[in-house]
Amino acid sequence: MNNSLKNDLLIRAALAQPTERPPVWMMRQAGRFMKEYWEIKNKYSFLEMCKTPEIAADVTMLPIDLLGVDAAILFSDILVTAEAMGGDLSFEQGVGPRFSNPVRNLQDAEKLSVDCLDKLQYVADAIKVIQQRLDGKVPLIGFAGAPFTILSYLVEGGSSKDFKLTKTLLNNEPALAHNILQKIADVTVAYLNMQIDAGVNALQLFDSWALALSWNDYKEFAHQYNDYIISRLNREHVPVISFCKGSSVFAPLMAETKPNVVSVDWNADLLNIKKALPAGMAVQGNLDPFVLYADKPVIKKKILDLFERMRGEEGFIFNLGHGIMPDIPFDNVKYAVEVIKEFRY
Ligand code: 1CP
Repeated sequence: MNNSLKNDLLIRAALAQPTERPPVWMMRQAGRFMKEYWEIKNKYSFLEMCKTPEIAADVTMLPIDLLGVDAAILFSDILVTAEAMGGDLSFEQGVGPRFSNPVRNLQDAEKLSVDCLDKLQYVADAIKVIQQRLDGKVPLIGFAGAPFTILSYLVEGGSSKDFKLTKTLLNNEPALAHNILQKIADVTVAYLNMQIDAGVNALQLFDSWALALSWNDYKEFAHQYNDYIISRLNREHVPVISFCKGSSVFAPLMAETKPNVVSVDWNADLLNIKKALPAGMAVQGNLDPFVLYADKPVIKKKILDLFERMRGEEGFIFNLGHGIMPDIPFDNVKYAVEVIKEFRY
């Protein structure tokens, strides 16, 4: 599959092979900061966009055509696994994701289905349409949410600032938490292997909210499930990227799960993190996304500072430490991509 890629910078960097410059893609690169996204979004609901392969493909292609990034990421959401398991999911304007049937006790947990891959067939269909559209131009990244992050949405019933209900569940009813986490992990293994079968070129596991956890709780409620998932992927030709906010702290544990790439938030010095990882493990990151609100000379300087720091390192993918915010000016994102693509090692 990768032999047929015209631009395989991302795959080479993920495998810690030499590249002439760092590849660039950005989390949430197909999203609300683009007027072309809104032109589509104004016609459909978010879930309709995810579930209609042609529309998901249209949106996936926006940053390829308009920004010229080195990888596409499937247009979908981490919460589709929770929906397939039985979560009643909606996305409300200005509110974000909401589950009307939160999972808070054993009866709720028992209602969650593990045998639900057929409900996610639309994702495999979207991957096939996207690969036809890409025609080998750049690799396609598939993804899923990691069990702890998905659990937090199911328990809280939506987004949360402090994860109070989730952490209380972990503290007071760890057996129940493990019961739910194991179900999510089993669905995630099947779901990611389905994405590999459908033709993705790389995978990213998003544990966005792991930062909320202590070291011991991360090991017990996040790390062991991420390890369970990554070790069960049919990944010989598909590099795996492990992302969490909190990676500055948890990188040594993330490395134990043997991803190809650790995606790092913006708190840590990226070179120091890379040097502490096993040889041959790549890093992705780690510009603070707020830099993209700044003036262009500042954007350029901060990117080049990062690149100078990483000069000589094989296995470096440029990304933000977290996703692009919806009100970041499009022009600044485009400028950042241009700066990156002009750079040479
Ligand atoms: O209203 C809208 O237009 C929907 C906004 C939107 C978009 C564009 C949501 C709702 N999800 C997405 C797409 C999305 N989500 C992608 C597509 C590919 C791309 O990156 O361009 C991806 C990979 C995600 C993953 C995702 N969804 C994460 C993990 C990444 C991260 O940012 O940490 C998380 C946490 C979500 C949950 C989610 N989806 C959407 C919202 C508003 C939220 C809530 C975020 C929160 O709780 O703060």
